[in-house]
Amino acid sequence: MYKNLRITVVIPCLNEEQGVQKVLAEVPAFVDEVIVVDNGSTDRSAEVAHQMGAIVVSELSRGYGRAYKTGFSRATGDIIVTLDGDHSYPVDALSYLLEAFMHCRVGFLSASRLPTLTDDAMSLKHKIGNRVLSFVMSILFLRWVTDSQSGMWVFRREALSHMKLTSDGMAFSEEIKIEAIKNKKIGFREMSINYSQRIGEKKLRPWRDGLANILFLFRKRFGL
Ligand SMILES: Nc1nc2c(ncn2[C@@H]2O[C@H](COP(=O)(O)OP(=O)(O)O)[C@@H](O)[C@H]2O)c(=O)[nH]1
Ligand SMILES: [Mg+2]
Repeated sequence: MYKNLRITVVIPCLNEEQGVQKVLAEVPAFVDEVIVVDNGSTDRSAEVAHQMGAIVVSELSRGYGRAYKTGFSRATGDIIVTLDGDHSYPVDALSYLLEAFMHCRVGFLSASRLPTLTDDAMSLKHKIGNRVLSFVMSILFLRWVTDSQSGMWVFRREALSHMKLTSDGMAFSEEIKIEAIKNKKIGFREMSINYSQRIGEKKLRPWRDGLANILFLFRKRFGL
């Protein structure tokens, strides 16, 4: 519990046995429930997550968005916090983000990686890609967003009932922010966090996912 609110952490996980162990070891004691959504990892991710006390949910259909939707449907907390299983997002910033979330009085807070990014945390290609995607989303949805691809969010679970989440892939990250931005009942903010180099192999395919995410933005904006 954090200030009388039940906290659920949801982590999508595809072959992250080293990263997920480190992430779970650092989850603060006030977190009530940790859900790791395993997408058929072929390494020991599921076993490690289970041993570390997480609820392991197995989702057989692949996809980052698919994994999140399944994880959210199992969450029972008042507040959901998300992060990757690769130890790139700061687990130790959870209380800072929850304080900011309550202070801002919004329904959805996104942790932004780009304003304080160090050189070693992200390749130049990814930095450019993330900035282009964030810029296109800002123009299309008339709201300045510094990091449309961030995977660390804090939101009221109840906000999900006001969202229409269609993406099963990497575009889920931008879609959930768009849904929060569009819905005045939810309210959207960003806060800076320190992002670091991931542990293990990247699952993102930069060109393919980047292009798919751009096309998704146009389809979502113009209802195609
Ligand atoms: N469950 C699940 N997790 C995925 C899938 N693809 C990626 N992930 C996880 O989602 C997170 C984000 O992927 P990552 O490669 O770190 O992408 P990036 O952070 O955008 O560069 C990581 O924790 C991955 O293990 C998937 O198809 N299913
Ligand atoms: Mg990652």
